[in-house]
This record gives sequence, C-alpha cells and structure tokens, in this order.
Amino acid sequence: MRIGIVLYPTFGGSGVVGTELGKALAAKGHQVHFITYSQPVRLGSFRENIFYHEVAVSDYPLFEFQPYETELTSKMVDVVKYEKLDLLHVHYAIPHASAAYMAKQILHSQGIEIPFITTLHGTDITLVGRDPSFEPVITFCINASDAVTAVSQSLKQSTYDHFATTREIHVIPNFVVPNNEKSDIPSAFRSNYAQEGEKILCHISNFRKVKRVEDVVEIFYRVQQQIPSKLILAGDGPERYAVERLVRDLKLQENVLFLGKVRDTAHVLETADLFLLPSETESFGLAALEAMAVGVPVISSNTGGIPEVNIHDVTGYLSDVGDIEDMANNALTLLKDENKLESFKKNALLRSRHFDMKVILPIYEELYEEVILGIKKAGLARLND
Ligand code: GMT
Repeated sequence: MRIGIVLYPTFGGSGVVGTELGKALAAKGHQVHFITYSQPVRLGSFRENIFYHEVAVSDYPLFEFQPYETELTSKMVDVVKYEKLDLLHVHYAIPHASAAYMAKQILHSQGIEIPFITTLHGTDITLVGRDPSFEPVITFCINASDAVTAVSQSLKQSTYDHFATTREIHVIPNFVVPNNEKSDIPSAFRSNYAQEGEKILCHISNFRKVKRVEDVVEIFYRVQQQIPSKLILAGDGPERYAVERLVRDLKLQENVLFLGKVRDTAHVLETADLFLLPSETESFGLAALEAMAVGVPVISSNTGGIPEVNIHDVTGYLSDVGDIEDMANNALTLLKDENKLESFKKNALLRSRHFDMKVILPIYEELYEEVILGIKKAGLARLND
C-alpha cells in the first residue's frame, strides 16, 4: 500500500505513535509518506520506503495567523496525486482530519478518490475538541472520515459522550516497539546520577497542566523521606518553571534531575525503578506503556485509558487523581519490598507484550485494506449507476 501519514512531529504521544507506525509499515514493505511541518522527532535516520514531505507555511504580511491547514491540505492533494497514494491516515483530529476532508473533496473534483482514516489520540477529544469553537468541526470530521480509530475504550466512550456521532469507532491501542539491543547507557547513567543503593523514580511528559507534574514532585518528596532516591524528570513544557520552583521550595534540588527533551526515552526509562504518571486525564498513557516495556512498574492515576494499560496491584498501582498520599504510599510499598518490586517489574514487562507492535500493526493493515476496498466498491457502484 502507499500510505500518507499526517501527524504532529513533536514529542507528543500522537506524533510518536504515528511515526513508529509509519516506520513499521515501511519495514513491512509499504510505501510511507509523512506529511508534516517538520521532520518527526522519532523518524531517525534514512530508511527504505519512507518519504518525507514538508509543509512550508507562508509568511505573507497580511496573515496575522499563518494558514497551516490550507497549506497542509494543498500538500496532501499534491502528495496523493503525484505519489499515487491509496490512503491518508491522520493522527489527531485538529486540524488534520478537517484538512484531509478538504483534500479528499478537492481530489474528488479531479476524479481521484482517496479515503482517510482519523485516529483520535486524547486531548483532541477530551480537552481541545470539546471547546465549543472546535466542536462542530470535530463532529463533522468524525462523521466524514472513512474510518475512525481511538487509542482506548475510554477514549471511544468519551467521543460518544461528547460528540454527536454514532458511527463505528475502532479501538486500536497504542503500541511499543521492543528494543532487544542492550546498551551500557542505562548503567552508566544510573551510576552518574544515583548513588549505590538509591532508587530512581522517573516521569516523562510534555509538562502541560494535565500531566500534574507538581504531584510527581510531591510524591517524590514523601518517598525520599523514607527511601534514599532520585527523581528524573524528562521533557519540557509550560509547567516547567512552576515545577522547578516547587523543587527549590521543597529543597529537593540535589535529588531531582531535569533532563529536558529527550529523543531516546527508553534509555532513561531503563535506569528507573518506578514510573510516575499522576495525570488529570490520559486517553492511554503511552509513556506508562513505554516504561512497562522496559520492565518499570507504574504508579499512576486511574483516569481515562490508564487502567487499560496499568493493572492495579499487578504492574503498578492506580489512585484517584490528586491523591498524592496514596500514590506515595504505593510507591513506598514497592520500593520497600525488593521481592514485590521484582515481581511487578516482570509483570509490567509481560503486560507490555499485549501492546507489541507485532500485535497491533496487522490490525491497522486490515483496517487500511477494508477502507481502500470500500472506496473501490463505492467507485464501481457509481460507475454502474
Ligand atoms: O499527552 C499529551 O498531551 C500529548 C497527546 C498527543 O496527542 O500527542 O497525547 C495523547 O495521545 C497519546 C498517544 O495516543 C496518549 O498516550 C496520551 O494519553 C494522550 N494524552 C492525553 O490524553 C492527555
């Protein structure tokens, strides 16, 4: 198949999922065309079957706001037409699904039929999408997509709860690509940042309000009073200043490390004993799955799709949003009991295998084939009318 993938090329989960999916499809022999405004962070070096089309946004003085959606639409039209794509797969509804719909209509007027699949990732439905200024467009795009997928049952339900749609939504969970190459970075890293006998807690996110990174620090504050430990924070975003301030107020500077944005988060995770994800909402919690995939148990909130990934008292613990005391107690329960910690590490690794790319990729391929066939059948039916 020739597939166009549209995504946010940044460190966000939807960009990671879209990029890793494209890489896996290309490795299986499909031709993959990424259409986005800069090179996706997880794309890495040149690979067979992967093509990258940059959307350059005009900077005409008349525009107070640059017309990204229009440029993206034109680029999609071009790439579909000249690269003879079979399908567009857009990650994150805003504005990718509406741009895809527009591209589809333009191509239709030129006699080219292109189906598009929209994957809902979370905040496009649970936060941004519910904003009344976006809602009509999102509802329309969900209904106009040739197929819609959501990354968890919880996100599927939220979509039905908040948007006027009854259309089928396929739940295709996020995935991890297991890395079997062992490197010596984690042990070197561990000895650089933590003393012998110290535990490492870790959190990775885009430091937006919804991630409640201050809760991470509060949990760590309680843990380090009882267990010698370090906290590694990877990522960056709007809440970083507030988090840094809290770290200073609690006099934790010596024990909290801010790494900033990191591309190969797996190496950071491999150094950790526990991963903390106390988010306000989380449609899936890809960062938690990535932690589990390297055998790190997760202390998290029980919001959204997290319980579909992190199993309470098996791969980690779940608490109500904001219940810092419970999360700290859960972390201490694990860190104080070496046997329990070891068995949770094994459980986390085992659980992550349910979300192995090898399991999830064929589900996407099957949906692609179904959608492409649907478009061909509709075209034939029109010819016969
Ligand atoms: O978490 C973010 O703010 C980034 C956002 C994104 O779209 O990049 O993440 C969402 O999509 C991820 C991939 O599907 C999910 O794992 C995250 O749970 C989801 N974030 C939220 O729902 C807050």
